[in-house]
Amino acid sequence: MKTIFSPDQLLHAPTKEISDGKLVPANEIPSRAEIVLEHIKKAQFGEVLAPNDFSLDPILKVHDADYVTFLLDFWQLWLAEGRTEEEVFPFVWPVHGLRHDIVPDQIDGKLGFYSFDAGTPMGAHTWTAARKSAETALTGADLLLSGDHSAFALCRPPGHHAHRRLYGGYCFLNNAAIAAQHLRDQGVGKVTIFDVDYHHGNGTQAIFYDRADVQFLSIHADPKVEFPYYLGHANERGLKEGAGYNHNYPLPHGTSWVEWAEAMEDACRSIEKFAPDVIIVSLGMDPYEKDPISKFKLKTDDFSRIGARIARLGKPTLFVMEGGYAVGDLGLNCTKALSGYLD
Ligand code: Q9C
Ligand code: ZN
Repeated sequence: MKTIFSPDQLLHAPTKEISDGKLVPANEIPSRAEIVLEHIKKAQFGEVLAPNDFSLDPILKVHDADYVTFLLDFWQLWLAEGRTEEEVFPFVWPVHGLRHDIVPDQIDGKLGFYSFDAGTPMGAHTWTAARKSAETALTGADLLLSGDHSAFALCRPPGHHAHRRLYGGYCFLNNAAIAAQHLRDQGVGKVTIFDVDYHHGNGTQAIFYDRADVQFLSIHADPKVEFPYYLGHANERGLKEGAGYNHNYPLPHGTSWVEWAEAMEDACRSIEKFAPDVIIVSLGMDPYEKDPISKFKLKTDDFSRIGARIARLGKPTLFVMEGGYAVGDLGLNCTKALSGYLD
């Protein structure tokens, strides 16, 4: 199994985030990718490749052009406003009853228009890193197209919270969704995205909600008590053509392997029934018991079990990294998932 990664993905390097009423040290930091890369090299799963260059087209198949322009321009707009802070946060949003149809000209209005939380710092190099992260996923998809049975896209920043036109949850471009759409556009018939991150993959769900060609399943903490709070309930089953192709497994705080595995069994039955040509795994390591922002209780060996169960589905599989913030154990947990799949 080859791994794809670019050092440019380290250029997004926030130091702080807003959480619980204060600025706290950032969780989604470059060392996450570095430690995973280190363990991947040690495990010798295969070559580590740089991502190929892509035009913006495959990104624009998933994200709206005005949103991509905003991501390209926000830093210049921030500086033009005379801001000297190196980290950019929104503080006002067009929620219930406010206008959504006019995009403000000024930077603070734009930041709120294109985001859904205040917990996702941006800086001078965020666009560069996010674009490379998406290209890492696209290169992984191309490896499957050229016959590899599996690949690991070492994506960072992560992607599954990003909607067509919204950033949040440390995510800017939805790497898994961009890879899935690319596979469809290159002739792959049906794609499943299986999201095992601790948080609901709200962005991925929303992007494919009315489609029957991309199935989405997510096992995550119940949004009644966990981020992203406003999506991820069990009764979200898809719309129009997509009805029946969206499956959420919200689980309570304190969930450990037995209950998690039960949800995975049900999910795997739905995947088998859908019979995808390719599976994309949104691989978050944050269900881990020692994760600083999670309240699930998965252990290191449970990640091997996840990988092994996915292998039994027997489909070409692209692993796309999402969350996981217990940096000390992140590399180990990630390689456990991948070796569980390979063994
Ligand atoms: N007090 C991903 O795992 N808020 N994103 C955390 C903690 C946001 C996680 C607040 C969590 C986003 C890709
Ligand atoms: Zn997460």
